[in-house]
Amino acid sequence: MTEIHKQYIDGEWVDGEGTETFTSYNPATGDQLGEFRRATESDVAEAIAAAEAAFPEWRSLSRIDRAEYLWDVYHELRERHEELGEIVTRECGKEISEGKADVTEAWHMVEWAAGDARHPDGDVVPSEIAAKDAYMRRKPRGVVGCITPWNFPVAIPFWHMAVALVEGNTVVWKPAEQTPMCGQIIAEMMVDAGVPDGVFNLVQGFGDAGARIVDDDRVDTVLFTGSAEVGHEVAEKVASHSGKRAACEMGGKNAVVITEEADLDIALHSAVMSSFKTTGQRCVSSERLIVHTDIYDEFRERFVDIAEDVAVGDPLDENTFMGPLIEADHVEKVTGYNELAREEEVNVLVDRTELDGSEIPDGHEEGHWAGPFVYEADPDADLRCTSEEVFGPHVALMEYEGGIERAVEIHNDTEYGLAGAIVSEDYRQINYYRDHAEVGLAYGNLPCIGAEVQLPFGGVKKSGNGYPSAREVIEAVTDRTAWTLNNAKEIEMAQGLSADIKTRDER
Ligand code: UN1
Repeated sequence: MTEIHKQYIDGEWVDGEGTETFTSYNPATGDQLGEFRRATESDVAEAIAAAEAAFPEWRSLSRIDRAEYLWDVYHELRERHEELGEIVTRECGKEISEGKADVTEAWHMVEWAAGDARHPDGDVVPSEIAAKDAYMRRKPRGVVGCITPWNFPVAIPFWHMAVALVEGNTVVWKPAEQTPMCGQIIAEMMVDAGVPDGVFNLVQGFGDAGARIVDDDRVDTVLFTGSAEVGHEVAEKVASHSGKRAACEMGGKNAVVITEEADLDIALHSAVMSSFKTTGQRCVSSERLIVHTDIYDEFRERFVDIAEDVAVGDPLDENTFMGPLIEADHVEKVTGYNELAREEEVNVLVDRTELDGSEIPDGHEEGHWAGPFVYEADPDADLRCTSEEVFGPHVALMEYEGGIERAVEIHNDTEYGLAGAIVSEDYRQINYYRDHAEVGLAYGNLPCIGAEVQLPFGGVKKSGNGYPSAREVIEAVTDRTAWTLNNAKEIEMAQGLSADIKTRDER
């Protein structure tokens, strides 16, 4: 009989009250990877209760002691790099170098959070009064609910959880329903590391389980990375609970600007990586390439050649550039947007929506395939295909005339503001872009993917209200307290406020 994986609540592997199960599939082959019990709302409530009960003891440990547990996880991530990288690739379909990079990014985040435990965790602040000591100190908020996406199934959970735990919070985590096996393995690592009962809890489920995390008053902070649609709902719901906080990192309609004197090799490399890496399924992927008219024709020709040739196929094969899409519904969504682009009368240059049968390797017929779709669009036209996030290898070339101001105007003509890049040899144009691009992550002469954990990560406009990476997560999972101590025998007040208590007699 196949094993049915469980929830991890209060230090125990439990079935939970639900009887329903769900399956994890390899998106490249359709093979089943595992069977999971689907958490119900009351399982989630139980996990929250466990996290709440474990909080007082966990927060009473020193930051350094809490980090010790995470160092064990760090070593396990490193030791099992190859094996875990393959599991990531099997479960979410990213090509193998990306599967491994996901694990690397995870240990980078753990390293950052656990290493930070020995660094200052507040500020010493001056006071107007010589005898007063003034500080900013942090307190953990309590229970942190983490809702993470499938496309970085190991890295993003650690973006959320590593800092939350080191800062003294307890965690209830719901991984994406597409990547529960990665969730299971991370939970096993927490168990191996001896994380105390109730401090870390795993619930495997769908949107209803996530909604319970968002709705429950005992959850103090929600960290969410995923679609804008769900993220805005999360932010709205959380705002209606007083004192609750949400940090949401969502999608984008990101762009790469390529100016007239750009190095064309760098421009092409940046454009291909930005648009097609992870089969376009990164929140930072680019779906718009804004190219100066002087080099437009040459860029278009060379970009089209690469898009026609780029290797789509078995993600475990090191010579593959693009793996499958995550699931059948997503193929339908991406295909729908490709069709929509045609209906919106753009000029289609490459259409590999349906791969040529010979491209699909044996044993991969059940995979969720869709290759590059490239088209030309007028930057002034009001089109849905160039405005809405597709989350796939669907990319528009947009030709511009004039200076960098015009390119940035097109770049910023979106409701989103997550990531973007400029390719240029002119530092004035680069600096203009740096200062005016409405994004949280901007790159020069690079792709617009590839953030590192020690940098802020997150967007502006519709792309998010939080920065779920390293230092910025600290803000989401702690409260700052102003702590002031008087060392004198009398009370003296700031701002010249009188501290004399005046009595009726003295008047
Ligand atoms: C995401 O796409 O959801 O910057 C996160 C990058 C990665 C993180 C992407 N380090 O591409």
